[in-house]
Amino acid sequence: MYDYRLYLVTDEHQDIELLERVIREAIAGGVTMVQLREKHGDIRAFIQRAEAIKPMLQAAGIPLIINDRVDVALAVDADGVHLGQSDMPADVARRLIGEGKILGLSVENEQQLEAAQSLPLDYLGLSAIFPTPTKTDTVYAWGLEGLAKASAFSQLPLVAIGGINESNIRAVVEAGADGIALVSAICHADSPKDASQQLLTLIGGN
Ligand code: TZP
Ligand code: MG
Repeated sequence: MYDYRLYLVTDEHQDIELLERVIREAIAGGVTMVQLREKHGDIRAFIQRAEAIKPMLQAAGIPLIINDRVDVALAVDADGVHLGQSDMPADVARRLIGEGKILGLSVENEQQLEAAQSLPLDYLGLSAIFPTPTKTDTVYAWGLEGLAKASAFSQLPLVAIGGINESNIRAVVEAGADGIALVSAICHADSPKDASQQLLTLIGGN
């Protein structure tokens, strides 16, 4: 079982220097997993950014997950891939990356949550818990009640994402999330290190 507790998702709008700083500080603050998220389709930049942060993560023993793109994950030998509903099907992705890698899938409603249970996945991203300005095309907000129901139902670990910050993270943990994924609460903090530390304390990790 992987450690999903404090799962940093990077901000595609931050340049590579800032990305490196955020990752360095987040590692010092105790993040347990990192997803590199790029949405603009520039595969060279995606690979370059992955290669820039991989050594730091590897040295700290923190898995690097690539958003959407199996080819990028293979190119940089990342630790895993996070798929959306319109990315490569999970069984195909699993075949390509192998059993030893981490595979996650975003689920945006109850039907997708149910269908995902029989797929070769390690975890599910429950998207979105709350509406968030970081991703404006989310179709549904699970809310705390939806998360609690999903957690009671799911055999797979659930990583909660969307609108989570210091003020509501405790409630999200108590509703049954196995992990908390955040973009702005860490990437946009004055000190990503202090923010990560504080969030981890609120989660109750150590
Ligand atoms: N998927 C669902 S919501 C979201 C993603 C990538 C963005 C979460 O960002 P924030 O700033 O933590 O609300
Ligand atoms: Mg995606």
